[in-house]
Formats: sequence, structure tokens, C-alpha cells
Amino acid sequence: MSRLVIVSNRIADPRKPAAGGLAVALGDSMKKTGALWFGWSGKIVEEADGGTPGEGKVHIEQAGNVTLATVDLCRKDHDAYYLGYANGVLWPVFHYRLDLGNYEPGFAEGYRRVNELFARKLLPLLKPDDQIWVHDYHLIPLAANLRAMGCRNRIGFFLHIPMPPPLITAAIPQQDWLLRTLFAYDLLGFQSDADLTNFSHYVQSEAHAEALPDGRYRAYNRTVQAGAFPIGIDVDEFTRLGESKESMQMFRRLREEYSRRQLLIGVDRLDYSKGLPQRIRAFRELLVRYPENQNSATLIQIASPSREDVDAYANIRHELENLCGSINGDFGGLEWMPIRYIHRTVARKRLPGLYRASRVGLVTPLRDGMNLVAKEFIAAQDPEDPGVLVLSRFAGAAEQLKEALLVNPYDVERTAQIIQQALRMPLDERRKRHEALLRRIKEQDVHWWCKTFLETLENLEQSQPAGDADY
Ligand code: ADQ
Repeated sequence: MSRLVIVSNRIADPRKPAAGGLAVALGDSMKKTGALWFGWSGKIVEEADGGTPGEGKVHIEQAGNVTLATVDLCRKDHDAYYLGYANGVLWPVFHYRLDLGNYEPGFAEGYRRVNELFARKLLPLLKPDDQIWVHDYHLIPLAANLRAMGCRNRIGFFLHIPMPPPLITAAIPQQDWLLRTLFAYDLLGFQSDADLTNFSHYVQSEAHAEALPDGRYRAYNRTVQAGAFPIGIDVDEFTRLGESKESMQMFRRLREEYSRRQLLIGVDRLDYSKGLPQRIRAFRELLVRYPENQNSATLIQIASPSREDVDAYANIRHELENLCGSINGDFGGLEWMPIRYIHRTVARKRLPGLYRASRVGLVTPLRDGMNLVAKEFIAAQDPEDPGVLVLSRFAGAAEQLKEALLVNPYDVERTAQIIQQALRMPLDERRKRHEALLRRIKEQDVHWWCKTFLETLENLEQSQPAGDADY
């Protein structure tokens, strides 16, 4: 069995319980074959100490049979690659927000430099039959860099964020170059069928790619396989977490404190893609249209700090604070505050208790690749008395989670009506919907995701020679 090499912007030590996300997802596969995980160390070295730009140190550490290899970035590269092109251009555009892009000319160059640096530092660590799995928008051109250096390994790529329609993607500065580099991969994975369709239209219209049978595309003298692999959560692990002391305490405390009220919960990174102001406005609308919820419904909105050195994030934070403040001022009293807004990360161990104590889970992004909070909310519920998931139709998760109450988050009035429906839903209907949702997230959990992607990569025909490629 070949060794697995994971490359992502940040890595997590799989031995640490808080690793979460990708570390948990990949844990099984990494432990089975031994693995190398390569990424940025999180350290920024100033140019004077770090030598020429882009030449940070590589650190190697062993975590069981997983080797963790990380590289430092110098300030200039970090700012152009991470804050600039990845989070100032690609993130907004891939979330359909051309208006929030910061298209400074130097950013693309920094992005190219760091991808080239990653490839150069990774190459000597590779063995001939390693399978390489690259993650997310930070590292799109990595395979092209590796191929240019002679790498013949099988390389797969998974995009965790949405793939927008061609005319939106086409607005990315240097998009033609970025598009070409996708063809250096053997396998491209997307979160949803909608993303896959957008990719298909994009490569056919912009690269004149030929669509071959079975999801393959040919352009620039190479063929790439593409597919939808919706990411899941580790349902069993999350259920176990729900039985932890911290989670039970959280559940009991909230149930006691809100014994006469209904709780609604939102848990998000504070990001403009998550639709937080629209959600808060819908909650205000709920209180106005259905005044029986005043003194009775409380929204707990947890928004963890995120990318605070990117301007658009500071703006959304202020907007949210103002909105919550004005609703609490207008509707709240000594006995009851409509919104508890918490600008902090909640310990993962407490999350299941928080979800389980809530009658309604609000997951209403304007765009989201998948959204794992939706799946965590379902996994945490008591099947005998489950809460109701209100889910944006623009989250990738909506393709799978049809039994949730789907909303258009831009339509604040209708969203308020649907939240009311969720709050009033009879037990029988709640159980039926939850049962179907739970089945779905168990069938396609994170282990299924990982296994399906890696088996598809493994079963592809031998990687094509790089020499004649034209990207
Ligand atoms: P994110 O945009 O980070 O991920 P999401 O899928 O919701 O979004 O995952 C967030 C994770 O962080 C969840 O496990 C959640 O519990 C946790 N989290 C969020 N806010 C928190 C808070 N305030 N306190 C504690 N924990 C919090 C990107 C894409 C998504 C895609 C994932 C995985 O944007 O669309 O689903 O990758 O592919």
C-alpha cells in the first residue's frame, strides 16, 4: 500500500485531541499506511532573519507513524499569499463575493512564490509511490509546480469551498494560469454536484476542455478526473464527545437556565460568507411577526474570531455587534435578552451539549462549501426529542440534507416564517426528519469521504507523464 502524503496550508498534530477537522478525518488513513503531512508552520520569520524571501526553515517532527513537516514563511510571502491572494481574492470570489475582493497586483506573485516554495521543500521528502492529496484554495498550483520539478506521483486535490459559475471564476486575476494548473492533478474533488457542474462548465468554456466519459476532462495535453465527494463528520466521535462530562454539564446548565424558553443556536466562524447579519435580521423579524416569541425565544450566536487582519472581517464584526445590540436594546428587558452574542471559540467538548440543548439550529450561510456545523447539530440531538435544523439552500450540505427546513437566507421575512415553523414543529415530525438526516450523515461520514476519495485516486490509471503537459 502506498504512503499517503497530505498537503494543506495548516497542519494539525493528530495526537492532540483538539486537532479536529481534517486531522480526525484523515487519522485512520494516515495511521494505516504511515503518512507525511506537509504545510505552513504558522510561523512568520522576518526577512532579515529568514534570508531571501520565501526561504523559511523546514521543521520535521514525528507523531506516531505520521511525519509532520512544516515550513516557515517570511512576512512578505505570508501577507501576499495568505492574507492577499488566498483570503483577499480567492476566498471572496469562490464565495461569489466579487465586491469584497482585494485585487492588488502583487498578491498573485506571492501566491505563486509560496506554492513554488512548498513544492521545492516537499519534493525531496517524497517517495516514488506516494499518493499525494492536496487540500484547498491556498494550494491550487502546487501539483503544477511539483510536475515541473519532475514529480510523477499520483496527485489529488480537494476544494473545501464552493466552485462558482464560470463568469464569476473568470474575474480572478490570473485565472487562466490558475485554471491550467488544475490539469496537473489526476483527481479533482468538489463538495457538491453543483460545484462539479460549475467546474465542468468552466473548463469547457474557458479552457475548451473536452468532456470525456466518466467525469474526465482533457485540456492542455492532460486528462483529469473530477467528482463530487461531500465531506462528512465523524458521527461516532461526535456522539462520544456528547457523552463527555463537559458536554453533559453544558447541556444541563442550559436546560436549567432556559427551562421556560426555547433556545436557538448559531455556531460559526465570524465570516461574511456565513450570513450572520441576515440571520440576526430574520430573528428580529421573528420577534416582530410572532410576538409570542418575545420573552420566550433566545438566540445564542457564537462567532469565533477569524482572519481579523483582513479588512472585510473587521467590517462584518462591527455590523454584527451593532445589530445584536440594537435588537437587545429594542426588545430585551430585565428578565430576558433576545440574543446572546459571543465572539469566541467554544471548546469542542462543549459543542454537543450546546447543540442538544437547542430546539433550533440556524445554519444559514450565503454560500458554503459544505458546512459541518449542520451535520454536528444533527449528530448531537436526542433522537427521542430532537431539535430542528434550519439550513440555507446555498450550503453544500443542502444537497444531502433535504429533510432540514431549507431557507433562502437573503429572504429575511420568509426565513422568519420558517424559523417559526421550526419552533412549532410537532414531536412526530421532528423525529421523522431527524431520523432521515441522521441516517444520511452516518452513511456519508468523514471516513466514507476519505476512503472514497483515496480509492478513486488509487484506482485511476497510472499518472500521465508530465513532460508533454502544456500548463
Ligand atoms: P469552515 O468555513 O471553517 O470550513 P465549517 O464547515 O462550518 O466551516 O466548519 C467549522 C468547524 O469549526 C466545525 O467543526 C465547527 O464546530 C467549528 N467551529 C466553528 N465556529 C466555532 C466556534 N465559534 N466555536 C467552536 N467551534 C467552532 C471550510 C468550508 C466549509 C467546509 C469545511 C470542511 O468553508 O464549507 O464544510 O471547510 O470541508
